Amino acid sequence: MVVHTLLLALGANQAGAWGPPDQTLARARQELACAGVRVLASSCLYDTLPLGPGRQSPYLNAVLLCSAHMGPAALLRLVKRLERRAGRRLSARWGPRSLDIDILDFGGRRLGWSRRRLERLVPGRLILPHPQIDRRAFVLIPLLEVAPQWQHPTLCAAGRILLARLAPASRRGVRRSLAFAAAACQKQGA
Ligand code: A4P
Ligand code: MG
Repeated sequence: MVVHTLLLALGANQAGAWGPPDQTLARARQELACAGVRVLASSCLYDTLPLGPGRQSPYLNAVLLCSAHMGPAALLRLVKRLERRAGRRLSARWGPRSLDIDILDFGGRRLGWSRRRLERLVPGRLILPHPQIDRRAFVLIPLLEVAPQWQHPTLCAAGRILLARLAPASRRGVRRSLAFAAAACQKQGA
């Protein structure tokens, strides 16, 4: 069976059925592994300034480099199921959420991607690569941590070039999470 390499973005800025965002992201990783998605590398957790309407809490973001036997449609069904189980409810576009899992890249495949990619995503209709990657420092910074040589499959540019093109202010809004740093220190001291 074919093994696919993929990149998944995790984000949360609300507590849900799996607890606060740090616990939710850790649980999402476990659940993915139980469902057959092998996590090859995991970025640090990042505290990031929210992009979206109204006043929202900061997000916790991370990116996973994975491999899996399933195809893109099955993977989309899996991540949507996990979002629901983590307590995600329908909300405004870019509104607060207890778990968001985006499929950033699925083995370099191109699916439904067009220059009109700023349109709202249609539920159930997968777009690959994810249409917003190159506009988001909170995606590119953790992505480059797990895949430093990554090339955008449709823009044909290196991820580090896309990141350098973003406004410095958006890069400054992405910081390694102190919660993560504390946990790493505890592990070292143990
Ligand atoms: N869909 C199509 N392509 C994909 C893909 N590659 N990966 C469809 C995942 N889903 C994809 O997605 C709506 C529909 O898109 C899905 O049903 C799926 O069939 P959604 O995640 O349910 O909807 P949404 O989140 O309201 O919209 P959108 O455009 O996906 O938002 P994003 O891009 O997920 O952004 N600020 C910070 N700091 N950090 C964040 O993580 N996230 C968002 C949400 C806003 N602001 C943020 C963050
Ligand atoms: Mg999403």
